[in-house]
Amino acid sequence: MSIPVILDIRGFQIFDSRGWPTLAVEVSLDSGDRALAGIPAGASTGSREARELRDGDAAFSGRGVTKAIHIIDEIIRPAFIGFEATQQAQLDQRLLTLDGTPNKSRLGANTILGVSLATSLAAAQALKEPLYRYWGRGESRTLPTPQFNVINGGMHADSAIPVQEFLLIPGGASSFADAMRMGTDVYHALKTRLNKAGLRTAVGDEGGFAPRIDDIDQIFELLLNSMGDAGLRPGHDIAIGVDVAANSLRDGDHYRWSESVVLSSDQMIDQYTRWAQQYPLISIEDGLAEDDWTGWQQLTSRLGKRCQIVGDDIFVTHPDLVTRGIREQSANAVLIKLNQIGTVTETREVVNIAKQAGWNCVVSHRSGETCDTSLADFAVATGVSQVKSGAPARGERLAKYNRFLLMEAHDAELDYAGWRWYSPLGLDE
Ligand code: 2PG
Ligand code: MG
Repeated sequence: MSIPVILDIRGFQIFDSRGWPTLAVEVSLDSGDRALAGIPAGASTGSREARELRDGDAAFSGRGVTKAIHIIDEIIRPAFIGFEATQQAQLDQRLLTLDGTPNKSRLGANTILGVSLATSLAAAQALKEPLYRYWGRGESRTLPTPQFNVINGGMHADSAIPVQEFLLIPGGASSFADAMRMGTDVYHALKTRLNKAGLRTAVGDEGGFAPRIDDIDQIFELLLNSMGDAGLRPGHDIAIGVDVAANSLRDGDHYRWSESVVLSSDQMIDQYTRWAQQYPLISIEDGLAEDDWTGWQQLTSRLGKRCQIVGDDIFVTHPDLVTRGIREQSANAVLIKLNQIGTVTETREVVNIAKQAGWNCVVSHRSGETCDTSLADFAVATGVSQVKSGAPARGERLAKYNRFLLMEAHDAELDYAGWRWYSPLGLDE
């Protein structure tokens, strides 16, 4: 079979799960194959993320993407007609050269990722391979353990809960399908409990409930009791993670936990230590802000043996920042978001850097999503141990989880990660 080449690239303005415009990119090949990639958008973002290109005019509060579409028409399309679609690394490199800025602000990270992803999708289609096999060259056999975000706070809901995400981690499941059973059982049990307690069951941006609860301990108790209702043993079958998204709490060199409570970095760490002693809390993402590098070191030295310490806004999927984090022992895991860095190739590189240092990787969606499922294939292709795609509810979140279910159903060689990634950190200690 001859190598498929790019015939056309087009951009479209579609809408994300929050009702804001976002970019979709379609790549057509001379083989007749054609694929579309939808680009997500964050709300709680790191300041060093690659720049998305937005119109900045009166329409859609400045969030339109017509400039990005124009760039595809005028700059990108002419540069890639006839390009071999399977040369992903070269394609990504050429995109970086065309952009020429350190943070992708000329072409936009959304534009660049759209072209990078859609080319992969089309090439996999042309080669008649599922995307995860095309990307993974058949090397990875792992389905990641999901982190289900079942309580939404921070910038993702008006619940006034300072912690952005409370996550269920079903490491004791026997398969991805079994993990879905655990996650949905607890999600439904939690809804019943919230109802009974007279708390609201409206959901936030990622499908988790957004009740008005002031007391964090009450949230942990609700989660533990809901696990019990579902017949699960907390800390064995299923455990808890949090994403504090502490950038959004940063106030000078302190953290504004609530209207009346301001905490120092040490006090934040004390609080997490208490939670980890009292509850089956095994993963803490963005417990501190992106500029609090000394705090991160403290947090990791105090809790890193017992908890997974995950850096999101501090590392923004950037090789240099992850490398610094490894050198300074700032964390022991990294959140992986394709649109924080902007190309498939660079994202893979960051996964490799982290894995070589023995760090865990958690592939992640954004709070504003489309029904694009390529992150699920990316997670399997790169053999990362975990994934988060919100609650087990709302179509754009389930699109990813359902994709894992289908990969599992179709491919008997794929094996569920379970607790494999956690035991080295000392689950049984
Ligand atoms: C996060 C993400 C996804 P956002 O902080 O991890 O949950 O949120 O996309 O708003 O950055
Ligand atoms: Mg985060």
